[in-house]
Amino acid sequence: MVYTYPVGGRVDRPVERNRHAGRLDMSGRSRSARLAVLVAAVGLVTMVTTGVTADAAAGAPGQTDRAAAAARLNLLVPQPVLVRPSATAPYRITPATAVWVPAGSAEARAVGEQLAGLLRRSTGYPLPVWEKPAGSVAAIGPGIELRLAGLAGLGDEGYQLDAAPGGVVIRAAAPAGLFHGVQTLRQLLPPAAESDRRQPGPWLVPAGHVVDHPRYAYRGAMLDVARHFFGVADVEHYIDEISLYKINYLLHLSDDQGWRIAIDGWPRLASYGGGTEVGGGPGGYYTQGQFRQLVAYARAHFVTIVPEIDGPGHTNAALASYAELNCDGVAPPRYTGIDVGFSSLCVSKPVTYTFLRDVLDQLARLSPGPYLHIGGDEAHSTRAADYATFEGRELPIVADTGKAAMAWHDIAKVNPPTSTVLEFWGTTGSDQPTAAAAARGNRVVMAPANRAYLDQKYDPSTRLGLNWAGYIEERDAYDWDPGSYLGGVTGPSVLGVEAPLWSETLVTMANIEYLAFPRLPAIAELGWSPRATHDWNSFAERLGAQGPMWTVMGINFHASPQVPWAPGTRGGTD
Ligand code: NGO
Repeated sequence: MVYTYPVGGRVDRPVERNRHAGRLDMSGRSRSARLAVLVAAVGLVTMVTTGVTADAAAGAPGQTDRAAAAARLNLLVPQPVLVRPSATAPYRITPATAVWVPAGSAEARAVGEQLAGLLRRSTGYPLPVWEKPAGSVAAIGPGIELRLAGLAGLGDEGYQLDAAPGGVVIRAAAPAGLFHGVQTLRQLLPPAAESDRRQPGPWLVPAGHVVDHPRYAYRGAMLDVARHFFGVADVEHYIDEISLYKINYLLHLSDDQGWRIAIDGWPRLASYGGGTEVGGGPGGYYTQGQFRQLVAYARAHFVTIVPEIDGPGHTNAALASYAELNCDGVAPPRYTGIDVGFSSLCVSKPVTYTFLRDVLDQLARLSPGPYLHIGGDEAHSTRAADYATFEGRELPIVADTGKAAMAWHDIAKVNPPTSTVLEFWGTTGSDQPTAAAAARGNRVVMAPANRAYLDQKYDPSTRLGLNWAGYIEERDAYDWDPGSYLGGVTGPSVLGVEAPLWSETLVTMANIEYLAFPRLPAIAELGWSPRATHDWNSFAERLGAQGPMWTVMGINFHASPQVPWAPGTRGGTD
């Protein structure tokens, strides 16, 4: 099987992280020299598809490697819709493997570049990214092919993955599906593929067929950068980690302890309100340029940033920054403790709504996603009538920006328009106002605090985290159904799930990881996998198989005693 491609077709540029010295870098070559290299590459690829060169070059994989590869097909998290192993030999990534992407889609190409960049580090192979011209057809490979193709019923996020001795093909209707398929492919490879240093291999992808699409459209991993500030690099790192599990929404941007985004016209919000955090540390904030960088990084990982500006409560940082936002005209001191429910914007003052409009307009312009999160929780210092007035004025401001509002389910009691998405964070299976809102047509994201809150301790010995909602070990995080947890909120009323990570006790990336892993993948699976696949024993075994990969990736995770961790797993510390 031989492909054709345009002469002078684009070849990927070296990526920063690539340490491979002898890679196929075609920049700076003449057109004929490029052609010669491409022809040579086709020769190699052809030999690979006949299965000769690679094994001869690198030593044939043994039975153990093949058996381990075959096993990996049944150890995926989240569990795909359909997995069908094939009896044929695995596909082997070799020095001749190329990543093929469809011509004309920059997004699909970027997904291919990400995959190649990741695998170059561990394999040391050149892994060029080549565009396949529209119209060329082939059943499988050669190499790893990302193909944009309509697939009935899989939606934009779904994909189909086929691996055979000749290659791997991931098909999807949209680049998001290709990205998710690539995340699956990463788990099909040996854990060492995630290493940032060259490893011996062999790099086997088990032969088989995977068909996959999400149960829910919304699979969130809220990160609180307000209680403790986390800079762009940390948030990007977290995006890397959550997107591996097909999470697609993120972010909480303001709270009593810190305002984390620069707003034109209101400079003290960030410069003063952002200047501290829980415990009195220096805090910090994102410039709008940095926020754009985060949005773009998230987008490249098919994660949508949903900025949350909480109100009318959880606003001490704003109130401390501008005296006029307070009813008595006096700015309170900044706050570095962890109490909640003591602050309120001044509902009766017009300036409050000028402020909100300025903030929400700017955030709407900075955030391409469909939602603005406006908090609305724990407004214990706002009288009920004032709360209703406040939300009655804020919700139309959100609508004016062209976005849909998202808010904690506390807002259900003021009958928000049906476009408002409610985020349920209660700890029981009944909440009358939320059920009534669902009956009217509001959709709900399920984040019950006693199941989905990543900031709760695993058990009494966990140093990090809070425990007001109880202890949440792995099985507690996994063993519930977002589709039936809350009375009156079932079927299409459920938009998805979220795993909030509040940061009162979190200072470092290692702290974040310790509470997020392994519970985040549990919530991710609830959001992605069909309900029919729900099974604790199966999940625990598949999760245990992630351990060696997290160890290679350097993730500081909690090695839950409930999980049979695979050999090669080294848990972290809190
Ligand atoms: C609550 C509160 C947050 C806290 C969190 C701690 C909601 C929606 N409001 O959840 O401000 O950080 O608990 O677990």
